Amino acid sequence: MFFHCGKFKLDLSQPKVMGIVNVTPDSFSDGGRHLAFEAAVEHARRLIEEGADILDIGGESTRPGADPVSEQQELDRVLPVIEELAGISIPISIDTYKPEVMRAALAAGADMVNDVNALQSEGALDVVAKTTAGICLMHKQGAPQNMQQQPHYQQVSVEVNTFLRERLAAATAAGIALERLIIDPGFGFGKSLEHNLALLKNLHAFTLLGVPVLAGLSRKSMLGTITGREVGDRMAASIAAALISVQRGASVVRVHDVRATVDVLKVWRAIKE
Ligand code: 7PJ
Repeated sequence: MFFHCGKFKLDLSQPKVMGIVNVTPDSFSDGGRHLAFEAAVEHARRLIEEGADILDIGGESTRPGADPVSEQQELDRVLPVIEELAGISIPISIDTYKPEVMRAALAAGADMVNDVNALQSEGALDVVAKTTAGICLMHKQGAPQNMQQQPHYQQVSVEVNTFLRERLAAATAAGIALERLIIDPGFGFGKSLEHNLALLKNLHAFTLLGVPVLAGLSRKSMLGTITGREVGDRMAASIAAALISVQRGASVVRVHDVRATVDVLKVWRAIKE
């Protein structure tokens, strides 16, 4: 199966590693914007060296409890990084749910849109339909500000599956070819530990929707709950989760620890039938 992603056609007969690049100046003291730019570009180049197949660049944290940032702030963060990296040998994904950020990022050289809102924002379908960008449609329940307060499902896998099927239908109806689409159950986005585990166990069911599956579990709080480890100490748990995802049919894993994930997948491939 090939994933059409802007200038690229990714061969998903081998699982791919998407490396996370955050451009969020919050963690830097005064004058943070330039520092965040430098740090993000340096980090991106390191992830490419480590074997990343895609870079996912985001300027707004969608972690539980995170505050939204304005469109202008997000543009100011991500555009210089995309412009600087444009022309690298792997696809650049823009992690955003804002149509104007999608449009500007794709014009600046991004090849893919990773949308935690599954193109439900007003105008988002139109913006991407006019392009050749690859698109990740992710499921979430609620908004990042409150989604972990009381997630509720009758049958989480069935409901997430139905949602993603509907969003795939909306995307294809807007003129987006199936080859450009990938789906993601959205681990941690309005899900309890039990919901997340049920989704991971049943990940294979999502591949039956006919498009590749992306899984993002890296450093997430469910891994903290299982292991008792703080966010900076979840690499082993994250790699285990990435390997399980791939074994259950994921074609792309979204990770912080690219080098270690690449090694683990090499070992898995060595014994794959
Ligand atoms: C995901 C994401 C994910 C996709 C984030 C974090 C939270 N995009 N963006 N899937 N998670 N497609 O990395 O902890 O799971 S932000």
